[in-house]
This record gives sequence, C-alpha cells and structure tokens, in this order.
Amino acid sequence: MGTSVQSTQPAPKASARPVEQYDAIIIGAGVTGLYQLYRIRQLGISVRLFDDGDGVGGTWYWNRYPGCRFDSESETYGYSFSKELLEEWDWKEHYSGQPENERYLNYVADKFDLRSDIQLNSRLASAVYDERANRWDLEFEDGRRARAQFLIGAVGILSARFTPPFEGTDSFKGRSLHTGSWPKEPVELAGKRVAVIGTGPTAVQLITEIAKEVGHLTVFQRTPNYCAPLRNSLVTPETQERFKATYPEIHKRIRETPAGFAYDFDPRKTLEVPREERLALYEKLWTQPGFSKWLGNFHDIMSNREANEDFAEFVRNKIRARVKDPVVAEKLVPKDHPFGSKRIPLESGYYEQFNRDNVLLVDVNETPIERVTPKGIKTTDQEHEFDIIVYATGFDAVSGSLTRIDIRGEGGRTFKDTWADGPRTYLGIQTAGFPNFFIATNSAFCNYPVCAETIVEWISDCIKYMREKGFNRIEPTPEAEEAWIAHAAELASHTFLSDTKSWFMGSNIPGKKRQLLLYANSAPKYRAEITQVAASGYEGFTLE
Ligand code: NA7
Repeated sequence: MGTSVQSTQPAPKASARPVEQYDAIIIGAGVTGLYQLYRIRQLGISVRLFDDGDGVGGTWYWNRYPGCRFDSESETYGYSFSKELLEEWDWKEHYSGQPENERYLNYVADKFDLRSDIQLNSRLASAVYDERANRWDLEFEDGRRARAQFLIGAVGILSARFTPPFEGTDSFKGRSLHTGSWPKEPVELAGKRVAVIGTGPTAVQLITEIAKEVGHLTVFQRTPNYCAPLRNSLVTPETQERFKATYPEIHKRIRETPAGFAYDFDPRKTLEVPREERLALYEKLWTQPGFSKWLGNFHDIMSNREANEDFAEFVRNKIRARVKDPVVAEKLVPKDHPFGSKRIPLESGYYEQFNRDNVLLVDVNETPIERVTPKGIKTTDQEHEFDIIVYATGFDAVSGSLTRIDIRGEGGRTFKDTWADGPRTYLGIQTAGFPNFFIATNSAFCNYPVCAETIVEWISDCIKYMREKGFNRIEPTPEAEEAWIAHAAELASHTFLSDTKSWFMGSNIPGKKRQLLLYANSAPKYRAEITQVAASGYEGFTLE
C-alpha cells in the first residue's frame, strides 16, 4: 500500500447512478430471504437480494453475542426443502450455537449458489411504488438504486434493535454494545467491569456465558423470567443417522403440531390430575431438554390461570432452590405474569451465576436507572462504574423492521403511518395500498423455519400464478384486510398474553400500541387458511 491515490473524478451523485432492473427484489439474507431467493430463481425471473450485513444469516449473522444458540431442536430448525442438504449437514449439538448456525446458512448460500444474486452491505433507505409503471423504486443508503415489479420484505420479526432512551446514553466513555449487533471481532471481557441491561432470553444466554470471564458483572433486571433448563448435549453419530433416516417423519410432525415443535400437550386438565401425579409430570418435564416444560405440559396451562399458577409455583421453587442468597433468589422469581405468557428463556446454569462473588443483581424496580453517565449507570441509590455496557434490551418486534424503512405505496401513503396502530395485513402477507409488496415473515407463533418455508412457497407460488395468468399487480382488498385484522384480534382475545409486558404485545417499546403482534392461530390452521386462499384463486386479493 503506501501511496494514496486521489481520484480526479467527483463521486457520482446518488441520482446519477444507473438504476438496476429486476423482476423481483428481496430484502434480507436471513433464513427466510435465502430460501425466498432460491424459490424465486426457480421461476426463471430476474431477482436480487439485498442485505445490510456483510454476510448472510440474518438473525444468525447479527446476534453473535457469546452464548447465542437455538432454543429449537437443531433437527427441526434446518430447512426441509432439500433432501440433499438434509443428508449433507450434520448438526453437532442438539441446540446449535450461533457460529454453527451462521456456518449452516453460509453453507446453504454456497450449495445453492445464491451469492451471485446477493448484494451485501446494502441498507435499504426507501422503497417507493411507482403507480404508473407498477414498479417499486428502491434507494439504498450508499446511493445505489434498483427497480422491480415485486418487492419482498424478508426482514425478520426480531431485527429492529431497541435501546431504551436512557438519558446520557451517548455520554458513556466505555464501550456500549447491543446484543443484536454484536461485533465480529472478539470483545475483550476478561477482567472488565460489565453491565448487562435486560434479563430476557438473550441476556440469560449471554450472562451465563460471560459471568465466568468478566471481572465483575452487574445485571440490571426489570422483570424476572421463568427460565427453564435447556439441557443441551452433543449429537452422537447414531442420533445423527437417526435424524437423517427420519427427516420426513420429523418434518411431518412439526408441521402438525400447533407451534412447529415436536411436542404434544398433555390432553388432561391440570387440576383434575391428582397433585402427586401432576408433580411427577412436572419433574419429568424438568429433566427433559428444550421447551417440553412448556409445550409438553398440560394443555390448559395456557388457558386456565389456576392451572398455570400451579406450574408457575413449581418453577419458582426450582429457582429458589438454585440461588443461595434468599433475597437475591426472591428477586429472580417472577410473580407478575403467567408462565408462558412471554417466551421462556432456556438456560444452562443461569441461576448459579448469581451465586458468584463477581455478579451483582440490581432490581431496577427498587432502584431505577436514572441515567447513563460517562463512567457507567446511575441508579437512584448509586453510580455503578463500568468498562462495557451491554444492552440486551430486545427489539421493536414484528412491525419495527418494516416501519423503520421509508416505504411508500399508492398515493404516497407511508407504511409507517399505515401501520401506526399495529400491523395491518391480509394473511400477514400483504397490506392494502402496497401492491406487489410481500411481507415474508412468519407471523404465527411457530418454530421459525417451518413456518417461514410455508410463507416463502406461498409468495413464490403467487408470483408464478400471476405470471401464468397474465396478472401484473396484486394487493388485498381493504375489506379482506379488515376482516383478517378482526379475525386475528378475536383469536388474540382468547389468550392471556395481553396482560403481560412483552415484545409479543409490543409493550416493550415506549409509545407502541399494545396489541398481539403475532397471529394466535395454530400453525397448521394458519397454513390451511393461506393455502385455501391460494387454491381459491387468491380470494380477498385484487389481481390486475
Ligand atoms: P426481550 O425478550 O424483549 O428482553 C429484553 C429485556 O430488556 C427484558 O428483560 C426487558 O425487561 C429489558 N428492558 C427493556 N427495556 C428496559 C429498560 N428500559 N430498563 C430495564 N430493562 C429493560 O428481548 P431478547 O433479545 O432477550 O429476546 C427476544 C427474542 O429473541 C426472544 O423471545 C427469543 O425468541 C429470541 P422487561 O421484561 O421489558 O421488563
């Protein structure tokens, strides 16, 4: 290197850049976007995928914080669409870690030669619908421009990072990190004074991993969770063979269960089962890996409060038994929300971290955070000094990843305004007034890839149908959209999720309207509904 070469040409202005033309553009190179690219390509139309990361993987690219891993069983998380891929890929752990998951998605990108149609380091700034031409005009932050008939947002439901608006956040002189954009280079934690804000599933994984490494860790907790043992282990060669031999059965099963996991609820009613028998089931579930304690429990723990409370108290006692200091233990015990009304963090030694001398739990309900200072975090009772502050404070879920982009549809209406009171869609897939814009996200409560594959296939089948029948434009009728929203709200009213503060309800974000952001039907029923609409010739949509 050495000499610096100065260009005599002025940098081209954004508007002077040529406009790249495609039939379809996909935004997001995560689990959904990669498969969407694979499927759209098969239609023989031109397609380009843009992502703002410098690698593929979406969630598994950005969330590279220590301890990040699946809480789904690995064999249920991989794509099901390619027999070859299923045979080639070996999951090393039953609950695979982030580095391996990122490797898997890179392997997929290479295997199916997807990279030639992927443009990385491209953050979408705006997408504007040109009504006369029936095209979407996209502009990226680097000035690159592109135009396409179809726009597919595969931006994920948990990708818009949320950092609480504490006063003084920028004044901190140490290092501030968010778990959702953890640096690629190793973060030096040894001996450091570290703060973690948040105790959700992310923080639980992170805290467990770093407590032993840092000099001192202070955990700022607002709401304790019902964390349950993950019980991860290595996949033996025999089990690997069994996975490979039984993938068709595994996939059939996870397509039939309500949430896409290989668990069935116990059909008995909790309180009709004698106490000893109930406890025996709870203890058995507790020894099992994964979400069995939730999704393999009595079915009415998610609908009957008394039943729920019975199991919740069992979990509380498990927590109390693991934390030595009874005062700390009681702070870690959740009492303000039903078990399962928030995502259950799965842990591998989380509670024991609070028995360490170098770990301090600060309950911000007792001593609220007043501000971030140049040295650390000032609560109502003292200033805590840190080298690193980690925000494990979650995401502006479901809607945030789309409303943060400047998307404009018919008549210049903005997506942000249209969704100001929450997601407005028909089938979770399209919004009236935004023709040919597909939302490729898994909006049901479902193990992610199982449902994502369904949505991806629905969208590519829809585009195929349109091309075969000579249609150029699709959007839902306002009536169909309204009816879908009412139907989703009706289903939501039968859950007790609404009483709990969580990203499910949007209530983790100040000022966000409180409503269930996910579709509360079971995954098989949702799949049947959208399949029926496609089979009927896209009832509820206007095709031109
Ligand atoms: P979550 O589950 O939204 O957790 C965020 C955590 O951050 C949670 O403990 C919050 O407390 C806490 N938080 C947020 N704002 C504040 C403020 N202002 N003060 C103190 N604490 C705060 O996000 P995760 O990343 O852990 O998990 C998201 C999903 O990713 C998860 O469901 C899995 O599906 C994977 P709160 O509970 O709101 O009181």
